[in-house]
Amino acid sequence: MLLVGVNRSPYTRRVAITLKAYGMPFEQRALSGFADRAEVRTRNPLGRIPALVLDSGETLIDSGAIIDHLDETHGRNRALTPEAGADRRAVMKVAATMMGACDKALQAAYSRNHTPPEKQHQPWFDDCIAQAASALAAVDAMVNPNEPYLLLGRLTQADITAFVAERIARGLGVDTDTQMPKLRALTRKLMEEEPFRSTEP
Ligand SMILES: N[C@@H](CCC(=O)N[C@@H](CS)C(=O)NCC(=O)O)C(=O)O
Repeated sequence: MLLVGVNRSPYTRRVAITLKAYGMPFEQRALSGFADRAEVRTRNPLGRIPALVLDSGETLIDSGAIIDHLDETHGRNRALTPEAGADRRAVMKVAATMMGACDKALQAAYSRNHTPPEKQHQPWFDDCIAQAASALAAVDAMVNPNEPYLLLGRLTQADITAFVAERIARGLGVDTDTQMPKLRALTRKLMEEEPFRSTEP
């Protein structure tokens, strides 16, 4: 399999961590959604990363759809998102919250990086960051420091999505050490695990 995208992208890194957690071998083509637009569009007409090229030649796009396929291949009964019921709903809710936080953090980054200085609107940047921070604070409140993971006593997509969302928010200036200390402690712990450590950009 070929993963297309840079691990600076929280969506790409989420897929890379999942592939490693499942022990699935893959190669990676580190393309950026902006710097490598033309080549990215040959993989995904929308021009976004990640894309995953399967050994059959079929290409999947969007981290959620890619991970759904990886869960199916790995076996739904031992996937990082539980198969059904309350456990599945709980993991999917955190994952949706954290992917939304990534969306808002990136909107803030895009407004800063792709708008001429005289057209930048600080209140919009601040509002995007505040939404991302509010979502992270909600997940921080769920962390039980006596448990190794966020939910179910095992690694799930809740941890992976919280990890990538905390990372991007911190990079944009959110002081997660003081504002989300329990979540920050969890991400430090996760960094000791190979799938997280080895995907650090
Ligand atoms: N919902 C998508 C979001 C993917 C996404 O927005 N990727 C960014 C990189 S972090 C990108 O390629 N942006 C380029 C663009 O939107 O033009 C997913 O989960 O994969």
